[in-house]
Amino acid sequence: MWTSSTRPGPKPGLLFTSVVYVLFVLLILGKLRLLHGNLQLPYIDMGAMDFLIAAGCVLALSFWVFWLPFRARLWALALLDLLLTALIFADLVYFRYFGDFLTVPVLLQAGQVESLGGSIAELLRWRDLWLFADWPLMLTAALWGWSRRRKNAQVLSGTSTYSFGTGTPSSSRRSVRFLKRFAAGLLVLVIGFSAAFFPIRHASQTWAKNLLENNWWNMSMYNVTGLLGFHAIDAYRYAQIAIGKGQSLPEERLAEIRDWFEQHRAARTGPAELLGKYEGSNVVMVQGEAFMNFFVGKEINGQPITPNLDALMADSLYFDHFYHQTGQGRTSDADLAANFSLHPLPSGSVFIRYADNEFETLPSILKEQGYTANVFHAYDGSFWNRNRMYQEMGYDRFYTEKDYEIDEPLGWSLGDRSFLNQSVAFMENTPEPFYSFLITLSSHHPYNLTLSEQDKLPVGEFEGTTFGDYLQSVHYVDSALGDMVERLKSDGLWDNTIFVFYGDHDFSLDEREAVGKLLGREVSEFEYTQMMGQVPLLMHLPDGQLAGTYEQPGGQLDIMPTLLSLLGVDAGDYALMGSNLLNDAAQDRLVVLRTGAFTDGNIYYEPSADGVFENGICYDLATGQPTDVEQARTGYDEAVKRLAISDDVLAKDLIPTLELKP
Ligand code: GP9
Ligand code: MN
Repeated sequence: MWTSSTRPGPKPGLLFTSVVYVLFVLLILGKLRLLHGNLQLPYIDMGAMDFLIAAGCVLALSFWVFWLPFRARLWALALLDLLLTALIFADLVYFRYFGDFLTVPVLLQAGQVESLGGSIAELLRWRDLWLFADWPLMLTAALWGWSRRRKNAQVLSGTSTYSFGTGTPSSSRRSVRFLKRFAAGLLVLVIGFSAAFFPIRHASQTWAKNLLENNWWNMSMYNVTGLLGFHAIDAYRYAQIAIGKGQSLPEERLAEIRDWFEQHRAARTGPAELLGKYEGSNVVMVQGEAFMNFFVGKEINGQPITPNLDALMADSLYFDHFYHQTGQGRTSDADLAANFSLHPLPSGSVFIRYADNEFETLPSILKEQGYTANVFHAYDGSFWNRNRMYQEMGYDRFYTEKDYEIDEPLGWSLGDRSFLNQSVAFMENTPEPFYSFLITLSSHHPYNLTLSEQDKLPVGEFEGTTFGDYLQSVHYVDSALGDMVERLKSDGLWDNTIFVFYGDHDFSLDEREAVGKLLGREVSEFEYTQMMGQVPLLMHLPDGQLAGTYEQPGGQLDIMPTLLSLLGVDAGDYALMGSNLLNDAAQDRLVVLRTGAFTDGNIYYEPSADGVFENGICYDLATGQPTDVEQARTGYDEAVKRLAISDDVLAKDLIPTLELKP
């Protein structure tokens, strides 16, 4: 007969586990909500769908605990709670500093985390303790479960006063119990996976198209996937790229790539008489947001739109058939083109996808020459993964919005006038020679800046339209650039500085009619395509030499070889895809765009959407009319070759392998 002192307690089974499990899921959801509240991300809410996805992720991560024996089950839950809490906490602290989440590459190359260094203590808040408030509870549950089970085990094995009579439970009862546990775990996995996967897939097919490839900011990924989904996708992406890199190229392909770089050595080096002509000069390079070429040197209602650039042109090199070569990585692609001389990817941004490659960049090469290299952008440092990328690129310092006094709020951030002015102030205290790369922001879409009366441009019929706003914004940027040049002159830096300005990409507007009105003539569709493709490039040399308008085509990839050679570093020795812009006009002027479009200065080839060469259009640049497509055949083959080489260099991390130095 049973007595209360000898009877084993009710066997703690599935029901008990389920209760603790639900508690565990709720606790993790609560912590994710707590983290979200701390991030204070404008426009990003944590709604019902986000909770569903988060719960799905927790389930998919922890379903296997049901397959464990009871004692291990509670311990596993406690351990999972511990690990997930640690992850959430680490993300929270990292976010407070970098405005970003931890990723696999960041964790593997701890430099960025290390740079938190002494400031970690300042990133902690007392309220963060809430994240750990459940640990005693989970630990108690695990300990209690352990002791319960031990008691039962003792009873069952006869070390207690109770004897089971017929012995241990029959093996069939054990298998039924195991099957139940197995089914429960499987069910949790299916529910969890469905709750997370289907909403994310739906988003990536609708409002967050190509989520995996086009991700420009980890926060935008987080907005769709939540924190756990973000980490899962980040790990998947890392593995995918690592596997791709691990599969080495056949020797013949590698030889083909090396040959291409060897054959183009002279095109990169440029004219011998200019090699090293400006050795030791500073370089100040400004990349202008959405700054196109069609309005440069033009007037509206009798007023010049870009009076400062117009004035600067008098003693600068102005390239007026200069193409941006960007893809989906927009601003980051222009940065890549100018500072790495590589083509962007067919999808996504190199800054996000290949940040842990080994590169030779304009800042890293100049640093080897004794330069100080700094980069300036008054915005969130995590955008386009810049915090990480700029460290990899070898910059000494990245000045982000945190380094600026926001004394002229405008558009997305600090107005360019103050941004450029404060940046020059930083440069005045930088050891020479220096390379400074600056990225402006005021002329970013949607262009509707609240400008002071003196900064306004009377845009007449375009008043109140987006096109009018755009003209206003670039006029303001021009004026900010003018002030910057004045300051560089008055502080004595100008005469020892190569000053470069170029636009990053087009303005993402379809405004053919308005552009026609501005120019006072009809603009053909082809001409408009050209305008959308072209940005200005201005280069002022310290002695004002070589000034003039250069009509031969060029592109952003050509900036780096040109600058390196002027500074006395033979660009031929590096795996750069661009050419020297100062080559004589007949030599290798092929400018290849990511779409597969290209120009050699005589023709412009526009590929067709189906990718069939013959279906593309070849324009004669002299007439602007379509001509025999066969004229584009050789250029097309070379364009395709170049894009494939650049893609391989990135996907297989080839820069350290190529070794072009004699
Ligand atoms: C923000 C800026 C965004 O840092 O780079 O520009 P975008 O890439 O959208 O043109
Ligand atoms: Mn941009």
